[in-house]
Amino acid sequence: MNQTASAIMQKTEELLQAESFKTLQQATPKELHYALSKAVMAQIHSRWTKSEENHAAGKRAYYFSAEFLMGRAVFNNLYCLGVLDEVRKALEEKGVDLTMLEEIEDDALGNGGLGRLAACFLDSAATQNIPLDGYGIRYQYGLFKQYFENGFQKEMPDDWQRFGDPWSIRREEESVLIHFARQTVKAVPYDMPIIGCRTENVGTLRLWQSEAVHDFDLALFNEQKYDKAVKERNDAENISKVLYPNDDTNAGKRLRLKQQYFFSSASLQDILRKFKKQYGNDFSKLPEVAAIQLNDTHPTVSIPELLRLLVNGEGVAFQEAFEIACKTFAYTNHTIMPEALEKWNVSLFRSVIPQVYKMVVLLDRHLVEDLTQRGVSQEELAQYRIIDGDLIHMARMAIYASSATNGVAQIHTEILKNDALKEWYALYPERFQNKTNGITQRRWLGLCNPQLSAMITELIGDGWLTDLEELKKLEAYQDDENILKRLNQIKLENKRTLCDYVKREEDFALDPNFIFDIQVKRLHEYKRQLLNAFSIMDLYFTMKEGGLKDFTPTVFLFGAKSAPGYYRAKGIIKYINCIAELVNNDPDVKDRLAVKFVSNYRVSYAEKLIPAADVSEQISTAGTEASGTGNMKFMLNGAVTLGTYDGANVEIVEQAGEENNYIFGARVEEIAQIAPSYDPKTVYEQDPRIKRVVDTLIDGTFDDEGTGMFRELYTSLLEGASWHKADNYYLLYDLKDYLDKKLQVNHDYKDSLAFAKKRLLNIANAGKFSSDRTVKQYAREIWGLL
Ligand code: NBG
Repeated sequence: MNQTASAIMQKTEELLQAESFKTLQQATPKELHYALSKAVMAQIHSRWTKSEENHAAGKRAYYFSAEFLMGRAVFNNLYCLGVLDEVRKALEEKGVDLTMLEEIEDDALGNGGLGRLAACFLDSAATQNIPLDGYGIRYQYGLFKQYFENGFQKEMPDDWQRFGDPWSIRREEESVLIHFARQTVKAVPYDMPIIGCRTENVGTLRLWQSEAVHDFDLALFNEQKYDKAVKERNDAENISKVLYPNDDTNAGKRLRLKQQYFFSSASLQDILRKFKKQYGNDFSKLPEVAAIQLNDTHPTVSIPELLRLLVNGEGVAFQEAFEIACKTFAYTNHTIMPEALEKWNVSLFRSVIPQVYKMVVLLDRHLVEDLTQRGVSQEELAQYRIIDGDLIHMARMAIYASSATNGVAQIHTEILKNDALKEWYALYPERFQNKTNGITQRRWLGLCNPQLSAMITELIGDGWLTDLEELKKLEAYQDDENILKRLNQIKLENKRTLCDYVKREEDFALDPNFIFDIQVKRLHEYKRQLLNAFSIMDLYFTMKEGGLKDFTPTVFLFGAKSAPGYYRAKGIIKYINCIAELVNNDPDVKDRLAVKFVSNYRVSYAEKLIPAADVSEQISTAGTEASGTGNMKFMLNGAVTLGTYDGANVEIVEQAGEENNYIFGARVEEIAQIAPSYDPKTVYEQDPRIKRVVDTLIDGTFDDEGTGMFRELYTSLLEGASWHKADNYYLLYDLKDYLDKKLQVNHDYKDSLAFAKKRLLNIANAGKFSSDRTVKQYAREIWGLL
């Protein structure tokens, strides 16, 4: 056993002894988790301190994000320290099975891709020795837990600290005060280590918890006014109580604004405190030593807050403060869904943070003068105004007062430049950049797919762990029958592992000999889970008519949470669960077709699903998915993509070859062209297959239990609604092509070696999609670090 592993083992036993009076064998998962995690913390303590000193020594970057979807920490941290296998073995020798820690909750302080991207970036920066640290909110409750009742989604609170939080260090002494119009709270930082792989570097994720300045009012309590006595405390704690379960939508809520201001102000105060200690009061130096990346518009209130702190707090002139802000901040846009572009009502904003509103007014005035000088006419000005009527436009603020605006995949950035933000691109072309997303290969290959990792390492060495481009060397094996067979064998074993997991979690039996066709992501109309559902119904009907005799048995797996108030998304979940019920119980088809919607899809579930996938469903309407990152995880684990020409799918097939993937459907230009005259009703009436599947929403095939959800879905497709045109995501337009491609994959799968070659070529060409590459690009091209 190496030294680190044995030190960790020894410390774990000591801690168990001291804290729980137990031996390893007696420990519960919670106790073992606590002791083992604390043992790792003790192990990394000195390098963490040293890393903070290193980060402070030169220019550094900060990632401001309302979400960090970290997942479960313990396995990943052992893995990155390079001791996972050794610790597992050492425990095994003592009769303890490390997998019992799979009971430990995920850190689910994020909704989906945006939060998971933040987590991957921290991991990559730590590994690549880039001085990047995260700032966010320590929500008491993360993303809700999902379960199904009669096929309907239900939500439960996610008490992620149920088993404690050994990975955080509370830093009471670095607390700061946050002032709202009628409330002052204390922001208390909790630091989590981000352990780099094959480096001594350890990054920091600092999450702020909101607490009362005064614990409770003893006098009121003594007067038996109990509610009043604890009111201040409850009001304060509510700010970091719960993560908003919205994905791609703007929660126009007072509390949401408070959350945003809370962590933005706390983080900036923290940064300025460190700055002053080190460099004194010459704030013009700030951009030389700090870069702040705004993850979407959620932390954009940081811009006027920095102005306020500098102007009111430090006596810096507004113009100078503005220039400092421009050089310090950069903004990433993660979606063009209009409902996600945050706008705050002026009166709301003013009533919550009046002192910051003053800075917004000055900023808006500055913009007007600036643009007028640049020759922008009065009429044109309106589209740029930060304060536009009674709305404050956060994206406009973020673009105006920053050095860079970036999209998250090539096609997305092009859409920003030519469409969504074209007026801004016209003004500041030099500010627009692309940074195609990435994923960390530590968690999404090394940790989640040990067998594939081992084979890769055997073939090309283990350099891929910190340099994913190394995978290219696998191309040499594309015609090696032995390797291709092993690849298929590993896939089969991963499917077996998933089957066991699904059996345990859901009491549902899957057959590992089926094709595993998987769509996992948030539930949203634009992601078109409903299109997938329709295609399954078409397969079902064709089989019932006696067709598809040589169809390779396939299970269609879904995993997705819907925002609790998103009625249509919830209807789609119910619909898919109805399909599962029908198909799985029909003796005519069930040996060829199965459908399962797994419940409570989350990071740790993804770690089981992705290594087992044969087909990765990435079927958003072209032009709607900014990038996607699940698509990259599937590719890296040897699935082929069945997808549209959208987001990072475009770059995936550019890398791995269209011939090794299955691309279908209208492209952005085609959609733009047909949009004005598109009539889904004609498609529906002219194609009996399409009509047949769409009609299952209303013809009594399924029962939505009187909710009217299915009819509403039907109407949205054929009639539209007050806020959108009929079938605004072009499901019926793309359905035919999708069906054809789906059958093509099914057919191609039969030639198992040819299919394995596609797997291999996808893996070999996944190098570009490491978040190591992405973060290095940010560091070089935006933060001025490398
Ligand atoms: C999401 C996009 C994804 C993208 C991730 C990370 C939001 C607002 N956007 O396509 O929908 O991969 O961000 O960039 O959650």
